Amino acid sequence: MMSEANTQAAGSGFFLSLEGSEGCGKSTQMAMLQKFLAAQNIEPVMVREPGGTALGEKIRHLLQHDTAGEGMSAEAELLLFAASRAQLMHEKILPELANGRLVIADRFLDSTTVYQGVARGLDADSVAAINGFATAQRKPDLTILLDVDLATGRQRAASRDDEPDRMERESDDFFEKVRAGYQQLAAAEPERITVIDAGLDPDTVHAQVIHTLTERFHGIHR
Ligand code: Z5A
Repeated sequence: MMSEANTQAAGSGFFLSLEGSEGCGKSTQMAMLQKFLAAQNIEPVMVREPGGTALGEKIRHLLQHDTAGEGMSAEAELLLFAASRAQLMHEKILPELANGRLVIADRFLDSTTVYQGVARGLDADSVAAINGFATAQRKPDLTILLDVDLATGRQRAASRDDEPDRMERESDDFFEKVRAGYQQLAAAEPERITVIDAGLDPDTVHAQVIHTLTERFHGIHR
C-alpha cells in the first residue's frame, strides 16, 4: 500500500530526470535520493537509460558492450537509444505517471539531444523529431543537470574497476562537446533544467538536489 506522499492526483505524477556527462555522479545521487525519499515514506519509480525494461536492457547491451555494436553508424545508434526509450516510456513511465507516481530517470531525452545531436553531429531537427516520437512528446517536469568538468568526470569514471564501454572510449573532444551541449540546453530551457555544480562533495550535491526537487515536487515534507 502506497503512502499518501507517494501519490499526487490521478494522472498527475511527477517526472524527474538526472543528466550529465560521465562521472558526474548520477548513480550516486540516485541512490542518495532514493534513501532520502524512503525516509519520507515515498517510493519513487527509478529507471535508467538506456534500459529499464527487458527489451531496453538488451538494447543497452548492444549499445555498450556487444561486439556487434562496434562500428555502428551514428544514425543506428540514435534509433537504438530511441527504441529503448519508447519501450520504457510506454511500458513504465507513462502508466506510472498516470497512477500519480514520482518517476526518476537516470538519463532521458536530453542525453540523445546532446550525445547524438551535438557530439555526434546528427541533424538537430531530426533528433528532436525522433525524441518527440519516442516519448509521446512528454518531457520531464524537472531535469537536474549535474555539471562537472571533463578531467574530474573522467578521473571519477576511471576510478571504477569496470572496463570502459563503447561510449566511454570516446575522445576528450567528444566529451567537451557533450558538456557544452548540456550547458546550451540548460540555457535554452531554464524553467525545466536546473544546473548543479557536481564538482562539489556528494553530500553538498545531494542537499542541492533535495532543495531543487522540494521546490517543484510537493510530495516532500519540508
Ligand atoms: N547515452 C547516449 O549517448 N544517448 C542517450 O540517449 C542515452 C545515453 C540515454 C550510458 O552510460 C551511456 O549512454 C552514456 C551516455 C550514453 N555514455 N557515456 N559516457 P551508463 O549508464 O553506463 O553511465 P553514465 O550514465 O555515463 O554514468 P556513469 O559513468 O556510470 O557515472 P555516474 O552515474 O554519473 O557517476 P557515479 O557512478 O555516481 O560516480 C562515479 C564515481 O565517482 C564513483 O566512484 C563515485 O563514488 C564517485 N563520485 C560520485 N559523486 C562524487 C562526488 N560528488 N565527488 C567525488 N566523487 C564522486
